[in-house]
Amino acid sequence: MRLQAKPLKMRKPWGKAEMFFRAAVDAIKRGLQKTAEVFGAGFRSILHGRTLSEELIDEIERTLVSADVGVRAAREIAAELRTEFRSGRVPRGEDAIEFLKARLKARLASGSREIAVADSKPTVVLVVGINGAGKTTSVAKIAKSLKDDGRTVLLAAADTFRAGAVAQLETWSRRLGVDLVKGAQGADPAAVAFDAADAAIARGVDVLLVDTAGRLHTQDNLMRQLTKIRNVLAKKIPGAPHEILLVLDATSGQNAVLQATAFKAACDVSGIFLAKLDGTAKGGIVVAIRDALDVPVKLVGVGETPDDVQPFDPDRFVEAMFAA
Ligand SMILES: Nc1nc2c(ncn2[C@@H]2O[C@H](COP(=O)(O)OP(=O)(O)OP(=O)(O)O)[C@@H](O)[C@H]2O)c(=O)[nH]1
Ligand SMILES: [Mg+2]
Repeated sequence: MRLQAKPLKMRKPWGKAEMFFRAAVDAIKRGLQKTAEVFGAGFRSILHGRTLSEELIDEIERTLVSADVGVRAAREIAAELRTEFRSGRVPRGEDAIEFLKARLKARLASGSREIAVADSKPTVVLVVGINGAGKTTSVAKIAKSLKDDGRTVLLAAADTFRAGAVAQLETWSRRLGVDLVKGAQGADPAAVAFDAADAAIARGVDVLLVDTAGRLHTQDNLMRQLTKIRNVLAKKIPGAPHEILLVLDATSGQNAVLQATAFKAACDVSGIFLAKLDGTAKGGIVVAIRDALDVPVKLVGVGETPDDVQPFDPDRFVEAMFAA
């Protein structure tokens, strides 16, 4: 249940200047290099200067599947294209590229991508996901963006499970100059969340970011622990957590879709932070996730530094997928 959540209106939304914004666009292009090889370069090589045909549409469908778009979405998009082709509205290969871009943008556009914010502070963001997905790094990225935007942030190191997890977040807290609440290794993470919520209220911070231990979506007891953390936060702060962000590793392919479905069932995920979109990620996974469940991708990670984060923008994203 999400209560009292309304869109967060950033004074300077996730970027300070033209320069930063341009750098972000470049980052996403670099990040989607692999995807662009399949999408942009791939589609151009099969479609450029060609007349569209039924065979080419079959090939487009296969290419969409190989870019992780998902079998269902690929089939639907191909069927729509076939209809347009048969009616004579999409005769050339180039037209098919424009059609694909438009369809992908439309599929990704639905749902609010704003980060929810509480009516009164603090806003609480709970960050969840499987081991190594990129949770802690993503917490650092969000913390930096918020701090750069003039907001006060408190970190909660609620991963008391993995050795070194607290130290990792502590390093970020020092580097970024934001406060941290922690418990001892092996402590109850819900107790850390409890203390952190108290501290966030007492210190009057704008946003409390709660990092959690990695867990497999198949580990029932650990999934229940998440529910406990969520309930503790909800008890202390009305409407908390206002945002439950699931961090997914974009390089994990269709497995990310399974994780998203399971986490959504267990803890009411309100948004996805898609990490590791750089490297060998196949960007089509965004379409498959959108297809499988009604949870928007809100933020994307495109590198390992705290600046490598940006809001997910379907138009820019699809253009980057097709970039040369
Ligand atoms: N290239 C790239 N690497 C990333 C990104 N986000 C995180 N990483 C890297 O992924 C690795 C795991 O990141 P963590 O933030 O520790 O992941 P985690 O989910 O907190 O891991 P656990 O706490 O062990 O479950 C680290 O080496 C990060 O630098 C990203 O957007 N791009
Ligand atoms: Mg971690």
